[in-house]
Amino acid sequence: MITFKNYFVKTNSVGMLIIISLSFLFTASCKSDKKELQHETVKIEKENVIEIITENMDFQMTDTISSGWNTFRYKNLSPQTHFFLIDKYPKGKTSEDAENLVAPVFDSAMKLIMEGKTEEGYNEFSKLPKWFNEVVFVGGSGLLSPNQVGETTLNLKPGKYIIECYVKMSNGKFHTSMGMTKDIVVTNADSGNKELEADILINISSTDGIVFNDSISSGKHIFSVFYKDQIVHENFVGHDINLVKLDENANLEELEHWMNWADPKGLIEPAPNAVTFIGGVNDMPKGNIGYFTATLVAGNYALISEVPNAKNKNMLKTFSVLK
Ligand SMILES: [Cu+2]
Repeated sequence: MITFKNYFVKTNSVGMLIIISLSFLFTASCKSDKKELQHETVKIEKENVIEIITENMDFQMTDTISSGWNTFRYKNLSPQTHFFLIDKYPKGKTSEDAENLVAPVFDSAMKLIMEGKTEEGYNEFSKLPKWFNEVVFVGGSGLLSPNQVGETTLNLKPGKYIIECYVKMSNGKFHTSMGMTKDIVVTNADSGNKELEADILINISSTDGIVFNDSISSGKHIFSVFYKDQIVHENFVGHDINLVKLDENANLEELEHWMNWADPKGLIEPAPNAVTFIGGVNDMPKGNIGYFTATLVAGNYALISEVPNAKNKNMLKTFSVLK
């Protein structure tokens, strides 16, 4: 309820802002008129994004969005690292099923894995409901460090979805069990938004890994991520793209291990030192494309997938941005 209330308050203030700007336009140029007003309205619609805010193990966002192309602006205002991933659950399954039937299995499995009982841990997954392997990941953001804002653009078909984050707390409990699941409805009405045009093209596949042209200048870029294929990796998830800013002391080996949730020390708080996650595009099925926007300053970066042995799979690539 608090979540919805917050959203409502925010939506209202945005709405008020639009009304105020429009009325200003109206009075300032009452003669010159409708044309300009229409122009202004179009501009506002074009800039329309779906805001998602995390403050405390939550997704503060609207529950209903239009279909087609949508840009999600994800603000991580919490002290933890998060992402959002959109899941298409089988018909009739909701976030309640995710919380009651899926999350507890992952939590107990992780608990055993952390105690060193790896085999027993993996055996727990046989308790997952049968329909779980019908869940389709249809995209989302990459990982985002605290106080980062990421923009990811996805094309969604109408239907019911669940949005989740399965990063772990320091005790191994998944954020999914802490409130980071939410039902969303994508309506038949199309957003009217156009597909973005990227200036940096990334291809990802199980055969070639991450492929892109790594001569990248500083400034704002739109990255496209094309999923040439998709497979289930050893940790049950598909490959994805995360953009990471590397500080001088960044340890790539540590980062690589951390990216695997099934590792007792993976995808858990605290995140590795000297790296900042600045977005990306989460798992999508073969043939899909998603976009993300990032502003790069001079320095070192990595693109990495959230899979075991990313380096061997060519899914850990570094590049430098010059001034
Ligand atoms: Cu999270």
